[in-house]
Amino acid sequence: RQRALSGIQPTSDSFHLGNYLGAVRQWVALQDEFETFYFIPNMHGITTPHDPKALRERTVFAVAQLLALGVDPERSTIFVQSQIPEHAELTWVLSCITGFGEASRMTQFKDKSAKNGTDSSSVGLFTYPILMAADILLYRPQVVPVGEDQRQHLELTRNLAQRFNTRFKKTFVVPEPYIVSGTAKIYDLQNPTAKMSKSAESDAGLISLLDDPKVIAKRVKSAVTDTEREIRFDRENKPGVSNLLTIESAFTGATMEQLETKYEGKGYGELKTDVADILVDFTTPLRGRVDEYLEDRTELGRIIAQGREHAREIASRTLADVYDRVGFLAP
Ligand code: AQP
Repeated sequence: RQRALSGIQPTSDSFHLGNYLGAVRQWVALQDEFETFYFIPNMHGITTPHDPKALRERTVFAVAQLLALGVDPERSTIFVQSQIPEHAELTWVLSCITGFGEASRMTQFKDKSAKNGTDSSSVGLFTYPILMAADILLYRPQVVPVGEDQRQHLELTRNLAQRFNTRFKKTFVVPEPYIVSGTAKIYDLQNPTAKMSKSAESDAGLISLLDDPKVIAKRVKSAVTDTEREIRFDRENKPGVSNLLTIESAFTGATMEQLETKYEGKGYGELKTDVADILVDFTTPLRGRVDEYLEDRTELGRIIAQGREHAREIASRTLADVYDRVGFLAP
């Protein structure tokens, strides 16, 4: 079977709707067909200033959310990045074949450092995509399910894999991105031309899956639309309405055409009510399921330990090959 691998950062208490529709939903589906590896990149979580206690808790919360959303620990390897030292070790080797200019072109770093200024951005934030390449290449997956925002980082991963394979000897699988076009980018409800992100200036356009359903409904109802009245999918001219339609279509399976017919002659209020109901129905039971997993810390610990053992087995074999090929003495 082919392998799929992906990660989700433990940088807030709750995953948001973009994380779910852009990534985690695909992770669940891929378990049927692929040998799947899903991990919590907590080492990425210290590239910006952070609270250690919150990071530790959020790492466990993230595992509980994955389980509650349908990632099955019997079919998927669920692991925590920092427990596998090979991630940091491979990062060093890969940084030595990454060009400084190449790393400087990563738009996510440019965007994030533009916000805070390069002086207050860490070198870790700068080398983040190289750590991400190591995260992926260690497990030799064929596919990496991610949202659109990760496309450029994945391209760097592919370039580094090819470069290493050519310069030394074929070692890495060159992975393909797996990006589901309809939901690859969910937009901020208040600013529907920007991606939904937990680090947006305001939370008003963010749907956190573990928020109080009342808050979720309220945010949908105050989503920005436009001054027309017609409900149709038109990303360019009607980004807010299109975003709501995307969400409804993702949850119900209805096509855009079917939705446009459904809303013919109806107002934005109706669309918002429907989307709010869908999200309330989805998130209300989720919170309870997450809490159940969190209550049994022994079981969560067991799942994390099991993932760590399996992940390490694979990562250590790849790193041994890499060390051999670059001319390091056996560890
Ligand atoms: N808005 C989005 N639409 C679709 N997919 C998205 N992803 C993130 N935002 C959207 C996808 O979710 C996965 C996990 O991403 P991450 O670990 O980068 O999560 P995050 O840090 O919580 O993402 P944010 O909110 O975008 O954080 P910022 O902006 O602070 O870095 C990935 O597959 C990602 O593509």
